[in-house]
Amino acid sequence: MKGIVLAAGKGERLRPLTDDRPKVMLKVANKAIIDYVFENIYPFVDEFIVVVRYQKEKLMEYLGDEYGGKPITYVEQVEGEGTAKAIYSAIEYIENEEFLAVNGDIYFEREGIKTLLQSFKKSSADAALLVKRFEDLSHFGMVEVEGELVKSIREKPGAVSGYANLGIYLFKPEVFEFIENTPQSQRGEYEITDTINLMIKEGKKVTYAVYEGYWNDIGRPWNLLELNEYILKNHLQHSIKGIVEEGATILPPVEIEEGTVVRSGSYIIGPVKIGKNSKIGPNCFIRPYTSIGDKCHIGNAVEIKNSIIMDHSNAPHLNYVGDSIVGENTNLGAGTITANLRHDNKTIKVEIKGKFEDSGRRKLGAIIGHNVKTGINVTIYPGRKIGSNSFIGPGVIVDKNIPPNVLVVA
Ligand code: TTP
Repeated sequence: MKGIVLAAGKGERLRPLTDDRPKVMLKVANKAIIDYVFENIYPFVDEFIVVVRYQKEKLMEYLGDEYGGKPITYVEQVEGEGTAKAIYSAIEYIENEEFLAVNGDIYFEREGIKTLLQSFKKSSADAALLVKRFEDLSHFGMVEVEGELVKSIREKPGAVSGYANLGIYLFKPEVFEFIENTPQSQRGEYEITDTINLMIKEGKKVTYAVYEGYWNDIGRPWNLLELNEYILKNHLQHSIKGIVEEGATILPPVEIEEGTVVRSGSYIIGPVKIGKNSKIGPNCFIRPYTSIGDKCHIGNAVEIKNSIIMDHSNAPHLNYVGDSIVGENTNLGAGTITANLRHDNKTIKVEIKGKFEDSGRRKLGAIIGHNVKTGINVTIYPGRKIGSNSFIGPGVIVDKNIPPNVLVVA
């Protein structure tokens, strides 16, 4: 069976982290989101078809032409927006067999695909999708069911409970005819959920399988922190491959990869993951649910908690980084501090595509892009974003979002 992985989206809600790369390449717990997708569909497919468009060269270079000995074929989504158009792009690679189609920006576990295939096999349905029960479907598509069959999928029905559509589908090649007849949605996209509704209207049978495991749709920056926490809490093995100097304290589970040195006086409380060739300490404090990538430098008198620090980034002197995401190749000047809590204790709102969205989190720090430099004593307010390639001069108080490629001085 072939597995189509949809990875052509622009990831606008994840700016500035997607300023220069597809969102599926963002690393959570030091591994790209798409690698988790590949890992979990691997046993069920014999070929991966990846639908690309935005920043496609970067993704193709990153993934290469095979994964675990199984070939990867790339197709470009040339025409139109939306998941239906993305799936349609792969038409010439699908022959008579059924195939799996999976959003490339979600996290799920293998069990989900197994249950989906089992439900499909024992049914006589024409398509199948995976669902999970949520108490609040405000952000999801709601799958209405009757017995073994799906009745309809309704986009974002509000704060009601029910089954959410997880973005994991099994189709037969006949789906392409229905995609051809799918109208554009109100937001100007061709949505696979509309295609499924059309199939049902025309008498096709669509079944579903209920998934009980963890799932996350990486749409907004704080979803990365949620997923990071989940992976570190549930999938981290204590393993020290680097060098830990005498006088450093490591409370398991902590994973430290080859070439990393943890200097004396550092205090690390797991779950924490640190990549290869990083320099940690002396005298820093790394608290639970922190992922630090390869070739990073976390220096003296630095405290980091519940954060993602991507490869080649530094917090070298006197920094506090809490509930934050720091992109690749970014340097925080001495004394750069992220604030992660409002004094009125309200949940933190973040501007996403021009509108303020409530993250639902009482604690959320900064979202800093790639190749950013901050000067000494920069203060960043909760939930603020700094665009990639920007330079924030000494003493600046970042109380508004900063676009990419700018110089900001106090
Ligand atoms: P979305 O998260 O709906 O879209 P996006 O990735 O462009 O992000 P944003 O809305 O923040 O700009 O996409 C869901 C999945 O479908 C994701 O894996 C990307 C993929 N996709 C495509 O492959 N082609 C498309 O045209 C769209 C809209 C999405």
